[in-house]
Amino acid sequence: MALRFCRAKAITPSRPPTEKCSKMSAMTTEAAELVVLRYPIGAPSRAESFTPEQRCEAIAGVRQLPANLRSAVVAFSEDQLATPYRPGGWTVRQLIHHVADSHMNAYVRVRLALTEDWPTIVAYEEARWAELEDARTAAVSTSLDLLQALHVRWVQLFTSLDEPDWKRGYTHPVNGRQSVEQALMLYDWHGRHHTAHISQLSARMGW
Ligand code: NI
Repeated sequence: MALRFCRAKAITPSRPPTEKCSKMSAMTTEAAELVVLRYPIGAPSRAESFTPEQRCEAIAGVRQLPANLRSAVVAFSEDQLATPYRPGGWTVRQLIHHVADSHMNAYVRVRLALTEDWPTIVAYEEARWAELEDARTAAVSTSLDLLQALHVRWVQLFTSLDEPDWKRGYTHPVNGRQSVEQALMLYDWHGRHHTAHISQLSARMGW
């Protein structure tokens, strides 16, 4: 069933975290800056369930991610793509390949959840994936093109779901049970999270 909210709802830009961490005041400035570098839009929601409006907003974010990511790096040189997004972090190139790797895994997990009864999915070592030769060297256009096509399929799948579908899910061997709607919210956040890493780097470097 197509959700009519999807067409009416405007895309909301990335939201800054609204809750202040009580531990923040005790942190050194350097540690607090590192948190901002790592989590520029805050942490993902841990809610158990979501409204149709929240889901539609997230679907809009999933739809928009490939274009947002592409425009974030469209003018980047090879040197800029080889720059870590934060000290000790992945390069921009690794980061883009990571988003493609992550979302391919997530797309498969959602399809498994919709076709099996709470399957236990296979976790993957994302840090090791990011160190494989192709993840360190391949042209970013390969993963940007891949994400563009993948997200068309993913959005078409998400917009076809009815209420019981959103409550299906999978079991992650480490993180436990995750419903399809929780996966949607997590991966909308994940796309915006990594896009913010790149725009934050650009702003910091004056690019
Ligand atoms: Ni990630």
